[in-house]
Amino acid sequence: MKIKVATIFPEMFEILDVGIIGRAKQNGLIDIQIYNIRDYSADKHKKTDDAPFGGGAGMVMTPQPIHDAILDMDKDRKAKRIYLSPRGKTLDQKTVERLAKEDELLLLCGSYEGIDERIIQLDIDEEISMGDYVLTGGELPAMTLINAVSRYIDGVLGSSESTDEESFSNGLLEYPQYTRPQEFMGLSVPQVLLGGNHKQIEDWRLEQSIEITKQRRPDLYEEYVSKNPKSGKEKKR
Ligand code: 4GM
Repeated sequence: MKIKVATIFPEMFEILDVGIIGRAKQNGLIDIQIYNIRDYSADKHKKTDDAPFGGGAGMVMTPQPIHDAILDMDKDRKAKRIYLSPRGKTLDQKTVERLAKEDELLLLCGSYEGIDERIIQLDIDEEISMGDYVLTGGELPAMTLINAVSRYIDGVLGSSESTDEESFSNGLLEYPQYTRPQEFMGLSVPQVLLGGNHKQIEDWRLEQSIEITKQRRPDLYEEYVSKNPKSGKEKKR
C-alpha cells in the first residue's frame, strides 16, 4: 500500500521508522511518502496560515499551498483522500479494515483551528476523527490511522501477531492475558489456563470477554447480544 501525507511538520513522521511499521517499510510492504505543505506556498514568506474571516481566535490554514500540494501528490486522483479532523466520523475497526483494502491513501494533517472549508469541498473524500478531543494538529491521528491500517496489510504482522483473535474481531473487548511467572506479588494465574483443556480455556476467555465488555462498553455488549442471541444463556447451567 502507498500512503502519502501532507503536513507542515514532516519531521514528526520519523517515528514511523520504529518497530513493526518501520520493519514493514523496510520490507517494502508499505510505502510512506511525506510532503511538506510549506514547500507549496506561493507566498514570499512561505506562509501557510492566515486570520479567519469573521474574526475570532487562532489561525486557519490557507487553501493555496494545500490545494497545490494535493494536486502534485495525487495527479491521477487514484488515492482515497482523508482529512483527519475532530469533525470526522470516529475511526473504528470496520473502517480500518475497509481502508486497508485501498491501493493508495492520501492523509491531510491540519493544524491551528483547521483548514479553509473549500479544501474539504474540493479535495477531500472522507473526514475521519480519532476521538472526541482536540490536538494541536492532525499528525498524531494520521500516524494512528497508518498504524491501524498497516496491521491489515499482508506480511506486516508476524504469524504470532495475527489480527483474527484480538479485541473487536468478534465485537468484544479482549479477555485477560497472563504469562510467567505463575504467581506474581501474591496474585495467581487463573487455574483454568494452566490445565491445557483447550475447550475449557476457550469458553473461559469468551465468558471473560463478554463480562468485561458488559461492564465497560454496554454499547458493544448490546450489539453483541443482538447478533448472538444465545450468548451467555447456555453457560450458567
Ligand atoms: C481543529 C480542526 C484531529 C483542529 C481541524 C485533528 C484532533 C483530531 C485540527 C483540525 C486535530 C482528531 C487539528 N485534533 N480527534 N487537530 O482526530 O485538523
